[in-house]
Amino acid sequence: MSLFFACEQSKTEKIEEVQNQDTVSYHHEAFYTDSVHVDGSDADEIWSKATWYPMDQVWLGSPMDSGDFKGRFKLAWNNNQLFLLAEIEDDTVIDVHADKLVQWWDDDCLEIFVDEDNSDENHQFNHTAFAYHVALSNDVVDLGPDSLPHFYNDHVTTVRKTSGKKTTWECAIKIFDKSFVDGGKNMPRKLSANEVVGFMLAYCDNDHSETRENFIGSIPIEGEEKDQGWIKSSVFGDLILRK
Ligand SMILES: [Ca+2]
Ligand SMILES: [Ca+2]
Ligand SMILES: [Ca+2]
Ligand SMILES: [Ca+2]
Repeated sequence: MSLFFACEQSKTEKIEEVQNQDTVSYHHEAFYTDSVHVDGSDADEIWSKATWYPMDQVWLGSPMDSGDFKGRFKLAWNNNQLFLLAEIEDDTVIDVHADKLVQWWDDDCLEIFVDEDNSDENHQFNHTAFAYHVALSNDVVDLGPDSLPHFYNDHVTTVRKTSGKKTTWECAIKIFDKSFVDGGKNMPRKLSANEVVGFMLAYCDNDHSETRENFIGSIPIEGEEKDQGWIKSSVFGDLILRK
């Protein structure tokens, strides 16, 4: 999510540029577990077995100094949800904008990108995919079809534990398809083994500024413009659900 709202013309040009770029594919695996206790602790058995994946792609901002940010995560699933354990080391954990629906991407937050059918579409103002911004307050924000931000707190259950510079986020993510209607009655869909879900993870790092200083993701994105995930799901990686 970026500061494109100020200029309609540049926003349109940006979207077209993003849509025309080639993309890469990148694979993660999640292994089955009956359940995860979402409490911010990694004590669940699945977390001792799951693979760490790095968040090491600096999509926005200057090259980062040692100590500014380090991030990694693990994934698991059951028939009802994806589970995420993210471990972030950030020198300053800060919430600059008190209003949760104003520049929510410019506060320290985790950004979870999910496309349930890996359909590689423009999802900016629709629900063919989601870009869940998980704030330090655990509020979950994405754009709706009305082009406005909405809370999707019931999609992502999350517990954050911060101790000094280290933050652990444990999340359970329900999976909704494009039939999701804001304000309507919606049922998350079931997951099954061997399906491929579009997924990537990122962190918006603000330490002392009006806007975030860096945006760091888990997937390499080709081309000059790296901030594409909030617009198009074709840059997401492939997440394979293993049993
Ligand atoms: Ca746990
Ligand atoms: Ca930082
Ligand atoms: Ca989709
Ligand atoms: Ca920070």
